[in-house]
Amino acid sequence: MEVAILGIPMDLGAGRRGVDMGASALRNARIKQHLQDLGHSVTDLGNIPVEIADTFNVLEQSGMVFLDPIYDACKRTYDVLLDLPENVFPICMGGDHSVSMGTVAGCARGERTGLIWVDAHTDFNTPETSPTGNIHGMPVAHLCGIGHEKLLSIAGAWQIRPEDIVMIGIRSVDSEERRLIKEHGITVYTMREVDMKGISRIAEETLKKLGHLKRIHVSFDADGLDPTLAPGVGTPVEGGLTYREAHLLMELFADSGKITSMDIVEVNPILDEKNRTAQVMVEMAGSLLGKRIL
Ligand code: B3U
Ligand code: MN
Ligand code: MN
Repeated sequence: MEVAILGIPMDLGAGRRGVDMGASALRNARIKQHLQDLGHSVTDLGNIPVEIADTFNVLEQSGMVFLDPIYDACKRTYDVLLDLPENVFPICMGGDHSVSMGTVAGCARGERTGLIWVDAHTDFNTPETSPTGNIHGMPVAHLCGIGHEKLLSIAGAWQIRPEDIVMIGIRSVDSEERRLIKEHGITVYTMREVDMKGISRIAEETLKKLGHLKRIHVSFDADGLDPTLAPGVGTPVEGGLTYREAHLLMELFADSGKITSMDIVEVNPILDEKNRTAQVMVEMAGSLLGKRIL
């Protein structure tokens, strides 16, 4: 397969600094070589230019922190992805999860697209419901067309349909956010469902729900994993996906042949232990792109 990797070194959407170095950490963990060893042809497209937090005086606008520079970076990301040839599988390396307003829309190329959101959080806040003002807690709402008009304009008229979203690994939802998730009928597999059903059944149900779509994007937030496995994240939550659950999930998605693009986000090397979190996320990408034991 033709794979393109793209860095979006952005920490403006997160409450803690350092996640802008996530793309470097993934390159340091040899993401390109790992995917090439699986037989893929890999091109590194470099990084999208992103503003530096310290250069801004005005931080908060309309209940959001760093609205303007986040819009700019997401728009640039969207434009670059939109220009990629049809047959290329993009892997977008954050950066905090606000980058996904650009990545998911760009990878969709204007078409109806399924979205698999692997995360501890549902990231479905709006500027009105957010307890923090951090935009990395808001990307899914904006992809569905709910939120601030500036961020809604990133992808023009394109939106994701709430029924085309499946979330997995969820264990931290704010109270107003919970109401929005229910109101929009988003399919959510919390860790309770992972424990009760098992991850293979969840993978099967997810593919049954989204398999008819031409494109499916996997947006993988490193904090979806258990913090003992992935400590390098800004908002760790106990009780996440194990190494084996996460790999099996990626392997089953790979077997389907339906996944067309991926994000790896929220890897924060400042909070990590010897780049373990980046290494495990590189392995996740490998499993999603067809790595087999035998
Ligand atoms: N729901 C909280 C916390 C949060 C969301 N995503 C992350 N943290 N990584 C918020 O700020 O919206
Ligand atoms: Mn997230
Ligand atoms: Mn998260």
